[in-house]
Formats: sequence, structure tokens, C-alpha cells
Amino acid sequence: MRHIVILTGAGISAESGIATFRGPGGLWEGHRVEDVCTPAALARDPALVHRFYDLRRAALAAVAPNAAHNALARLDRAWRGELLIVTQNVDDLHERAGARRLLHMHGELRSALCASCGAQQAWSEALPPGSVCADCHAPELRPDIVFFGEMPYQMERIDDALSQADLFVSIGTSGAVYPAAGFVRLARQHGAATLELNLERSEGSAWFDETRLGPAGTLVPAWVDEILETA
Ligand code: BJW
Repeated sequence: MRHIVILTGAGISAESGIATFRGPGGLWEGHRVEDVCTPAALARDPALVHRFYDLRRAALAAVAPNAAHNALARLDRAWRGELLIVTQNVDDLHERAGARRLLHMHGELRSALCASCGAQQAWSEALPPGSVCADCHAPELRPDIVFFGEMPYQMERIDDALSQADLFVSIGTSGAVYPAAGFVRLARQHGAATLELNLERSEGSAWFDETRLGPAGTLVPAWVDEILETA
């Protein structure tokens, strides 16, 4: 086995203290998703949407990678074959743990996107509506977040990786949001073995060859040990 694709979701950051979306006490419990996470919501009430992401960006300073992020970073350093970690998360805990072969398909809290020219720039402070783009100078910077109805980032690269994968591993995601929820089927169609690591079975659990249930901070380091021992 040479080529591994790993999909991560909010569950991998839960033990770092970042709320998931759909659980009890979830991120959107106090907000209707359509109030914060669609282009129409951004157009209707930019202050609300910007504030929601400002609070989450500021909260990154108080959290740290956990054993699951650290284990994936260890795998990234040690694995000689192809590896791609596709995260749906907009936090920066994978990179702070040291993962390099990583992409953020749903955007990043620490990035701003110009709605006028499409330029992206690193952003670590609050982002008030009307902030000015460094490239085109339009006052159109918005959180660099993929809202419902928008195309996730780097889909071509993800599809390529899935089509070549020998193993697809999904960690801490509910399988409720597409296209990520469909990756397991794409990987299977191309002959990959599939493994799910989650606290509870995801919506797409039946598509996986194997499911291991438990906290990511325990399951992921154990799986990484196993895969590095058998490589
Ligand atoms: C633990 C744990 C622990 C807890 N250890 N595990 C009808 C059918 C099909 C599709 C559609 C449809 N209608 C509309 C669509 C498309 C739509 C969609 O999927 N909607 C669904 C609601 C049905 N998708 C889109 O619009 C996407 N774009 C798109 O489709 O473009 C067209 C296209 C077509 C073809 C190819 C390509 C593109 C865009 C989706 C954007 C999603 N954005 C968000 C917000 C990001 C910003 C933010 O953070 O605010 O991304 S939504 C939100 O959900 C966020 C997440 O990344 C995403 C997934 O959530 P995740 O990570 O799975 O979290 P939870 O909370 O759901 O689950 C946590 C899991 O962790 C659980 O399973 C727990 O058990 C587990 N867990 N603790 C291990 N300690």
C-alpha cells in the first residue's frame, strides 16, 4: 500500500476544545446555519457573519493540537508513499501539529478572501466588513470560508488523489455535507480500502470496509502506529 488519503472533520478537533457543528452544544446551536453560512446570509447581514468568524478566529489562540493531529503529522513525516490529508476544518491545528501534505477544502479562519478579485491573504485579526484587499484595493474582504452553495477548494486535486488511493480514512466527520460525504464512494469505486474512525457511526458508515468507534485522540495514534509498523 502506497497511497493514503485522509479526510478529517470537526471531530478531530473536538478534544482540543473546538465545538463540532451538529452535536449537542454544537457550533450552530445558537445560530441557524442559513443565518451564518450562506452567501445570501453574508449579503444580508455581513456584520453578523463577520463577527461569527472573528470570534472563532480569536478562539484559535486558546486551543492546541491534540494527540490525533500530532499522530497524523507523525504519519506525514514518516510515510514514504503518497499521502494527502484533506481537512474540512477551518482551524489550523493540523499545520500547527506539523502536517505538511494538507489541504483545507472548506477554507481557513486565518485567511481572508477578496469577493471582488478572488485574492486570498493571511489574516489573523478581526475582519470588519469593508476591509480592503491588498491586491485590488476593493473594500470587499470576507472570511475565506466555503459557504453552502459554493465550490469547495482544490476539488480536482482531491479527485485525483482519491482515484489513486489504496486506502481512504475518514476521521471525525458526520458525513452530512457533500461533496466530502461522497469521497468514500469515489475511493471505493477506484478500489481503495476504506476505514472510518469516529465517536459514532457517520451517515455514510455503511460504505466503509471497517469502522472503529472511539475518541480520535485514542484511535488515531493507535492506527498510525499500526500502519507504520506494517508498512
Ligand atoms: C468525534 C469526536 C471525537 C465528535 N473523536 N470523532 C442535497 C444532497 C446532496 C448535497 C446537497 C444537497 N443540498 C445541497 C447540497 C450541497 C451542500 C450540502 O452538502 N448540503 C447538505 C446540508 C446536504 N454542499 C455544499 O453546498 C458544498 N458545495 C457544493 O456542493 O458545491 C457544488 C459541488 C458539486 C460537485 C462537486 C463539488 C462541488 C459546500 C459545503 C460547505 C460546507 N461548509 C461548512 C462551514 C465551513 C465554515 C465553518 O466552519 O463555519 O463546513 S458546513 C460544516 O459542515 C463545515 C464542516 O466542514 C462540514 C462538515 O461537518 P463535520 O466536520 O462533519 O462536523 P459535524 O459536527 O457534522 O460532525 C462531527 C463528527 O465528529 C460526528 O460524526 C461526531 O461523531 C464526531 N466526533 N467528537 C472522534 N472526540
